Amino acid sequence: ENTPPLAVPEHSVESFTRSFLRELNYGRGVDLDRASANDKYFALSRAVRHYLTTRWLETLRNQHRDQAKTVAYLSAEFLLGPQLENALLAADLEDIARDALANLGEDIEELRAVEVEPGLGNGGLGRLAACFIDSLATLNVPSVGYGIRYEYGIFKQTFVDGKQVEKPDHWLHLGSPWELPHPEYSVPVWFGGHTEEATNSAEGARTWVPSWHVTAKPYNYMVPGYRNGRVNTLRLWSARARHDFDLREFNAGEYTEAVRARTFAENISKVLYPEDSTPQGKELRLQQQYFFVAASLRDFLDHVLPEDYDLHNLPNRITWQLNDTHPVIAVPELMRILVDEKGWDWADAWAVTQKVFAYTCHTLLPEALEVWPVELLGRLLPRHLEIIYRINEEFLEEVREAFPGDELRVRRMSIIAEEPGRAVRMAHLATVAGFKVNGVAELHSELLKDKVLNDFAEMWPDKFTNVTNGVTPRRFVRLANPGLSELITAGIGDGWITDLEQLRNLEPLADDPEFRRAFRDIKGANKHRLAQVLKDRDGIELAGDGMVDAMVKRLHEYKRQSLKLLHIVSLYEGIKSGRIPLESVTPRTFVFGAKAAPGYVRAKETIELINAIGRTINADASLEGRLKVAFPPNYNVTLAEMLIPAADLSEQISLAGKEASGTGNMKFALNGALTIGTDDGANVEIRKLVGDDHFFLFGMSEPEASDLQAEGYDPGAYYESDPQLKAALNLIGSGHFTGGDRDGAAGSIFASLTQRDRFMALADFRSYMDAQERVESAYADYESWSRSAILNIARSGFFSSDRSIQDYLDRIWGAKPIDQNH
Ligand code: DL6
Repeated sequence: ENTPPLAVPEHSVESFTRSFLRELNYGRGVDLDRASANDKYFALSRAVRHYLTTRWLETLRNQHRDQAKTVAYLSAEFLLGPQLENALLAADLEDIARDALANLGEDIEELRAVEVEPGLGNGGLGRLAACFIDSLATLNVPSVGYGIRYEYGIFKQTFVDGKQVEKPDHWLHLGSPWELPHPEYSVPVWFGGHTEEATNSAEGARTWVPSWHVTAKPYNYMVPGYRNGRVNTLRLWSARARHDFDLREFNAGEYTEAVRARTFAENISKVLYPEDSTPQGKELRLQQQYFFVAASLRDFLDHVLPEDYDLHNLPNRITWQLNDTHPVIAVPELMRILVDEKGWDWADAWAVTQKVFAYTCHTLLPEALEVWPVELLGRLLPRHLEIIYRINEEFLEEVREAFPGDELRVRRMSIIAEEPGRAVRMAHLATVAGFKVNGVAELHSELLKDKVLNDFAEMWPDKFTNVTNGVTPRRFVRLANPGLSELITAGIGDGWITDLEQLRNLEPLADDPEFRRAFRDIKGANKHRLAQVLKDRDGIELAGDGMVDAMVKRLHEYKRQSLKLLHIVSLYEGIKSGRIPLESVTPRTFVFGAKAAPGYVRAKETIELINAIGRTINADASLEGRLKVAFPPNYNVTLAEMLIPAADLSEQISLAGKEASGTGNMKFALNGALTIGTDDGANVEIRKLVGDDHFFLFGMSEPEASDLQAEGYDPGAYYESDPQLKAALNLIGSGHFTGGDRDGAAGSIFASLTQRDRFMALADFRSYMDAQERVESAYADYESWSRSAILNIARSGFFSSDRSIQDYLDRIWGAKPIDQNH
């Protein structure tokens, strides 16, 4: 307490220049003349870090002093995106750093390009976690993010002959200036072994005798709030072998064996599972999950709480927010600590445990709900399995009491599934243990209650709530779209950056022709910026000054990239057959961005088909460049920040009832793209807010889709009855785009759509085509289109992650923001 941290360095070009040069000389051991781009990027990042570090230390001191209620966001993924730009923004150093470097003859943009973004997430779920920690810091909420420091993030996607080929993403190969290792706070994490009679006398206790362990080493990352003096912490764990080598084996000449054991342990944090919405029932994945939650619980209990803390007060001190089921093994872990280690009776421990966890569900696909085979869980974590059994036993008693005689219900609700093999249903465990369960958009939360977790909602209606997702306006408007940000600020002031509902004040400006012209100029400049980047990066050409129509998201059948292809092919077929006059077609670039899980064959075939169709269309001179398909590989946060601000049209075309929320849909609307979409996920809320006149709705509603499925859906009937649909599908099936090959991707997708079509693309085709016609005629009046675009921006303030976090505070956490400067 007697040694306050150093003062924040002065906000001036001179002071920043000194910091930069000092870091270059002392931190990197080079002078400016000999420095590599990486040296300069490091020195720049470290110089920026200086400005935030004092705030960080203050935040930590206050946290320690106040012992305020804390939110711990437990997430297997944090898809952070580039760090430097965000730190420059938060520290209010953008101009100072640019000028300081320019004075030294350096271009800050070139140095920014050196950064490799930490791709520690798959898609929406991981990016949401990153937006949430940004908002937690900006809203002054005492909080910490806990996750895994994967050595390899989401794979780097390349295309070879149009096929996806994955390359490892060794994002750390040049080091990262943003992380601070703290080996002294390492904790052991144990696995395997067996259980024995307890050494303490607590009711329900056993002793776990594990057989192996790894060391979890924490790396801290700063999470700066937006210019509010708070810098929170993200703590990511890295797995290390306990000793460098097992010396006994090493001495006996068993060098390879000793190294193998080390590699085995370190594999735990080696690589992010490149899955999205399909679970991976792999042992290593369960190891990862237990590894990070065990370390995080230990860290909080041993290092954040004071030594003599009475854990009965834990619910006043923390909420562990479980980001999907990935961290749910934390529940039996806390029970184990309280009962076996602290010697509490089971009932006391359960009473506290039930008050500290809350669970967010992010899916509606039954196949995406994680289950762990009992055999695997019991082998890896035998004590945890026993604890889960007992939780289940008591829970099922409760169910029997509430619904006497309803054994079918008991079977449905059990945490343990009996078929096809005995397995632990992690979503059930989370729902039983969590004091709140939330979905991520209104429709999703309703469907959770009515369908996926219906039995639980009937038993505990008050447990269920909704928090609609949001995105951080700092990254996805202010940083990604500087032109638009300036225009907004010139119109309504800069309060929107932390209070996004203020965008409402833009509404009258939508009727101001000057403002609309300025908006269009910015959109045009953003398109040029995108065109330049795609040309330099991938040699891709866009369609002149035409519409940018974007579908960027993970490749999954339920998201229906195939429906988008049917639209493109139908348009192409119409032009080629003379049905559609070329001059009547709006010049348009269809931009795709999508990674497919490496083992998801249909998704990879769809990528191949997009590329094949793109090749054919892009090379067809008779189209006079009016239609283009652009599929830049390796869509990531960096590319998203470039692409979203340039888009006119946002494709959100999942089958209703399948996309939990979506967050890309929000980013596009906030950047003035109009949505063509189904009534699914957060699209429903976007449409309600922006108004039907400024949104292109199509397709079946969720109840219509479920009814059709229940009646027995026959895609063949749609194929036979709609000549344009048939022509488009036949063109694909004929091998027209695949060099005559009808057997590979084209044949497979043709067959799957015409025979099964699990996500009913054919049923929604006609309605989608009609909506696309409405898009064409609306775009023809670009003046009125830009009015709609501005209204989309003005009415989308609700989709700030600041609002989501406020909803979590009000509906779930009960934590209070604490002003850093109090
Ligand atoms: O909540 C974030 C994001 C939603 O916006 C998407 O709609 C949803 O698909 C995604 N869910 C997953 C599911 N993974 N699991 N389980 O990534 O979450």
